Amino acid sequence: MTTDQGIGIENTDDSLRVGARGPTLLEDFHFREKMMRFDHERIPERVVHARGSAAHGYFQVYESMAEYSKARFLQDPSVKTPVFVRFSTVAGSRGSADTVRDVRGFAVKFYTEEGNFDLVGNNIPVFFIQDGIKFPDVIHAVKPEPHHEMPQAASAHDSFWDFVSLVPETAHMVMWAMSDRALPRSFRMMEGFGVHTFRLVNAQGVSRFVKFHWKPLLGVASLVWDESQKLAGKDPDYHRRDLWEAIEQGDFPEYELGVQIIEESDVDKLGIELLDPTKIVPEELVPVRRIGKLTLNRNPTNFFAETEQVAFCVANIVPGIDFTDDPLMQARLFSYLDTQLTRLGGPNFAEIPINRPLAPVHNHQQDGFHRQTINAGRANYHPNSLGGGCPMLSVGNKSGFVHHPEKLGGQKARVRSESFGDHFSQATLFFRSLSKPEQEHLIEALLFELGKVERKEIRQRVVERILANIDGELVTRVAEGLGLPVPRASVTPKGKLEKSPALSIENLKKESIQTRRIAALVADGVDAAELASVRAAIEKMGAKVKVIAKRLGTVKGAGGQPVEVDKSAPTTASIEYDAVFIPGGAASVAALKKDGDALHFVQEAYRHCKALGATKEGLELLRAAGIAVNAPGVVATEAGADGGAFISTFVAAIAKHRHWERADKDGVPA
Ligand code: HDE
Repeated sequence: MTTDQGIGIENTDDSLRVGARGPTLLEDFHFREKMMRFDHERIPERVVHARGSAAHGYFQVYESMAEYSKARFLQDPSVKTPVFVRFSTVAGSRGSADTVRDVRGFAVKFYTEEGNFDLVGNNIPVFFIQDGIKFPDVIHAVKPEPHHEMPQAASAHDSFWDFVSLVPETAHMVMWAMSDRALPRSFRMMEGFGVHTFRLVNAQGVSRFVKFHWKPLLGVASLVWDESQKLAGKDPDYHRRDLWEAIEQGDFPEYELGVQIIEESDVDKLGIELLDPTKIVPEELVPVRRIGKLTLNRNPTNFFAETEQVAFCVANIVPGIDFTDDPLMQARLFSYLDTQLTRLGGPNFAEIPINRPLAPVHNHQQDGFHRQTINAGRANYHPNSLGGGCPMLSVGNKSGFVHHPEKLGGQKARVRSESFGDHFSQATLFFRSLSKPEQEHLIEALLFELGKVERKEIRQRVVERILANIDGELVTRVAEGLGLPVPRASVTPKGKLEKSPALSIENLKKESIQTRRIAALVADGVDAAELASVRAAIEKMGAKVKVIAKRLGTVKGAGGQPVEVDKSAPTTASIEYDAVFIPGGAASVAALKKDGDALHFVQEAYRHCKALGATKEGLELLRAAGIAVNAPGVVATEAGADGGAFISTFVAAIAKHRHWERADKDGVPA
């Protein structure tokens, strides 16, 4: 151990003092340095997206994209481009819970040979507002209210809904934010979107519009609201832990990069304003082509140095990709660089290791707080002869960034194009594309959120001015649920599609149980052989089984053999698992039936529509919990698992993720 000056430290537990009980000496340079460093450990948190979790990995393109883009990292399938990816919530502060209802950030820094490209996206493909000048307004409205700093990490309060009710362009994004998309099961199971329309530019200078997508290879899955709220208390780090553990266990999260490419000449035919970030281009109109894969395979070494200090910026771009005139994107080009000046304490944040490009940096930038580079020589200006003209412009080798020479003309004015005027048709498309259970969840979310709004006139305005323009059933159910008069719906869907199946999570599931967590409830007397065989079969398919008993240590199997316990009941809960298995064993099940925690565990899992499996006496625990053994997603067999269809049926039930069709779930308490 040394001081910051490299001087060896022989004792760091006692300060330097006069006599064993006397005062501390100012001379104690080690104490002063240690305390000074501690006193200054905090930096301002991000003004939005403060809570995040990140991982390292790499990106590989499947085949050369030279036809569309000259970006070097999109040319050669054998090249692995290093990446750093940070996932985040938006509204909560750094210490808030992971599972709140919120948009998730999905920011990717590609360290390409040509410099850093940052694709700073979200898990929702649209945004609340159309022009970045309104960003401070929407964020002030959604963040805790200024007089009492409440609520934390939540949108269910007056100022947010006041803003929504007065700004109809929020309608589409509000539908997404109230849907299951805002409650991801895991960062590994959510989509990502670049949101804005970008350009791809090839070596011939031909530009095409592009929308970027990230498609998780594990499919898309969400939590339910009750579960999310409980998780926020039981494990506020639920998503962070999930990401960390998956990578530690070698279950590397993977996402395919998708592109929707639109020829400039096809824009009119498409009939969608591509510069309006409250609009998607439905995948049914322009298919998403999957062009490469992102793999996250290494956890950060130090949270602060990497996850906290990473500085993403929409303006970090490489030749072959370019911006558009989307007014939200244009504002972002300024904001990120600007906010990082304060957050990272000066203009040299690109020199922090996590932000450094792998590409060499040569320019005349100099000085400023925390400068690391030692510029050599006399010539710190361009053009110069004293430095031999160095650094040379990137002209000869064609690697210099040349902005796409878009032709522009017009009058200077504060205006919004009429083509940005349709606020509701895609909100309608989104709602109508959801499955019935997803629609139910969305309606329940609105009843929760608006139910928390104190001012009646705000609730009423949201219903009358926003929801009534989206869908008749939606507005009726929400108005009735809030005890408000039902306004007349006035819905005029304009798009080419009635529905876009790609918008429904139900269509984005993967028939796999890879990386799912299954709880096995046991007590002394458990049928250990049965547990072991079911566990082996399930784990062979990539899921993880955790054995849960009242206490840590071991329980006695029916034949006397010890069974290792992974988690003690007080330290865990059903909400941390995707499914539950109850093996037989008369004494084990008899004990569980008398155990309130065990009954609650299965009832709660049932209510959250998770798969439940039981063999032999295990069925008795379900019955004691008031659960019908033939309910959807309940896989129960009086016989053992061996030789029967139990395993395959149980695995299929887990792969479905949730069994929304359980009509009687309200009859089971939790
Ligand atoms: Fe951001 N956003 N944003 N944003 N954003 C920030 O930059 C901003 C928007 C997104 O993990 C800030 O370094 C404006 C859309 C992510 O470090 C800030 C506007 C999308 C992250 C900022 C938007 C995003 C941020 C705060 C509207 C999805 C976290 C700290 C014009 C495409 C990145 C920081 C990370 C962070 C500004 C809208 C994604 C203040 C002005 C749309 C994922 O600069």
